[in-house]
Amino acid sequence: MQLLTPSGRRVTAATERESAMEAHVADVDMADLLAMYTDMVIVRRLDEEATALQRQGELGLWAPLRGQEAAQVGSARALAPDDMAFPSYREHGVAYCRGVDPVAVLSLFRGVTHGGWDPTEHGFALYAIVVGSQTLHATGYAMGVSRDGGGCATIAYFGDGASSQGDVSEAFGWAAVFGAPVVFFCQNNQYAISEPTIRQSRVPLCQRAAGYGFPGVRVDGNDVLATLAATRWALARARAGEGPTLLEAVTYRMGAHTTADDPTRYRDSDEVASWAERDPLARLRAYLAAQGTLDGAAEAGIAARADEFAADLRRRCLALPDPAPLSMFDHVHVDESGHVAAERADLAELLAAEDDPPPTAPEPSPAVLPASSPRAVSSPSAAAPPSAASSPPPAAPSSPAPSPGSSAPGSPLAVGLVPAGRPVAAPPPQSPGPEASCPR
Ligand SMILES: Cc1ncc(C[n+]2csc(CCOP(=O)(O)OP(=O)(O)O)c2C)c(N)n1
Ligand SMILES: [Mg+2]
Repeated sequence: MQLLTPSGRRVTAATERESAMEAHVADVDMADLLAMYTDMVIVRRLDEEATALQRQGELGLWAPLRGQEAAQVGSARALAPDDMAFPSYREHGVAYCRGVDPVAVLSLFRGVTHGGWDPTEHGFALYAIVVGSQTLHATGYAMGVSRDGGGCATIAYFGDGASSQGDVSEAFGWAAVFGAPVVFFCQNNQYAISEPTIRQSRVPLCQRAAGYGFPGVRVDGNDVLATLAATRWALARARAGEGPTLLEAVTYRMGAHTTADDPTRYRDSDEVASWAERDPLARLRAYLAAQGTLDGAAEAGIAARADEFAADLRRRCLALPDPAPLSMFDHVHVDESGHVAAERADLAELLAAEDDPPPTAPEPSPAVLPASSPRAVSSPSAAAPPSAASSPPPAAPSSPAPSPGSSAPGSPLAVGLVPAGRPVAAPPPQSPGPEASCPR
C-alpha cells in the first residue's frame, strides 16, 4: 500500500483492504504530518550524530537507520501508550517516539550499560541482538496480555534476514494458534548485512503469513502515512481479538549494516541512488510544501531544532559515567542466584587485590613494555573511553569519515585491554549506571 508517492503526491488506496487501512488515518491533519516530519528529521540527525561519535571513537559500534525513518516513525506513532514494542538493534526511531532518552540508546553502544532503559516505563523492550529472538518475546508477552484480559497490543520489529530464523517461524506459529494480539513488523531493508532479500525468500515476505493463517500486508515503508495507516489497522485487529498480522514495510538501509560494515563491497551505487530517489523525508517534505504547510523558514526552524538536539546528545554522551565493574551483576536475575553471587564475589576479590598490589612486584618501565601484547583485565578504568574533558568539543557534527571496518582507538570495544605488565589502577567508587534505577 502507498498513500504518498516518492514525488510527494497523495494517492488513495487501491483495494478494499487498503481502504480499510486508509480509514485509520482519516483524522490525520497537516499538523500531525508536520509533527511526524519533524520526528523524522530529528531521528535522522540522531543517526548522523551517533555515526560521527562512533567514527570519533566515542561509541564502540553503531547500527545506522538512515532510510528507515518513515517505517519507524509511522509504525511507532500508531502505538498507544500501553502497547508494548519489542525492537531489534536498529529501532532508534521507535525508541525516540516511545520517549526513550536517546542518550540511553547511545549508552548501550558506548558499552557503559547492558540495558539502558526501563522497558515497562516506555513500553519498549531492550534491544535484541540475537536476530529474531524478540518475535518470541513479543508473542509470549502478547499471549500474557490476552490471559490478563487484553486491551493492549504488542508489536515486534525485525528484519528481512530475521524472517529466515527459526525463532520467527515459531513466533508466527504460536501467535497464529493462540490468536495472540501481536503485530509482526518486518522492515525489509533489502539486506541482512551483505545478503540480499532475494536470498532469503522467493516470495514477498508478507506472503509467508498465509502459511500460518493470518494476514500479511506489504506497505511502502518509505511512506510514513501508509505505514501509520497499516500499523493502526493491524494494532486494531490485535486489540479486537482478531489475532496477529504480518506487515512487511518495504524500505532500504541507505547506510552500512553497522559502522563495522562496508556496503560498497556488496551493492552498487546505482542501486543506492535509485533508493535515494524514494527517500522517506523528501516525499513528505514535498507533500507538506505543496500543501503550504512547510516553507523555507519552517524547514530552517526544524533543522535548527535538530542541530540543538544533536549537540545536547553529544554533550550528554561524552559525559556518561563508566559503570562500576561490579554493576554488571546487578540485573542478571531479579533475585541473585548462587553462581552469580559467587562470580560477583570473585571479581570483588580480584579488584581488591589489584587495588593492593604486593610490595615486591616492581613496576616495569613503560618504555620497555611490549606494546602489542594486550591482556584482558577486569577493570574498565584501565582503558576507559575518553572523558568529556579530553574529547572533541561538541560543536557542529562532523561528517562520518569513510573508514569502514574497524572501530577507532579508544573505543569502548578496547575496554579491558591494556599492554602487558602495565599496572592497573583500581576503579574509583562510582554510582551505579542509569539502569540501576530500574525497579525491576
Ligand atoms: C541468531 C543470530 N544469528 C546471526 C547474528 C549475526 N547478525 C547480526 S545482524 C544480522 C543480519 C540481520 O539482518 P536483518 O534481519 O535483515 O536486519 P537488519 O540488520 O537489516 O536491520 C546477522 C546475521 C545474530 N546477531 N544473531
Ligand atoms: Mg535487513
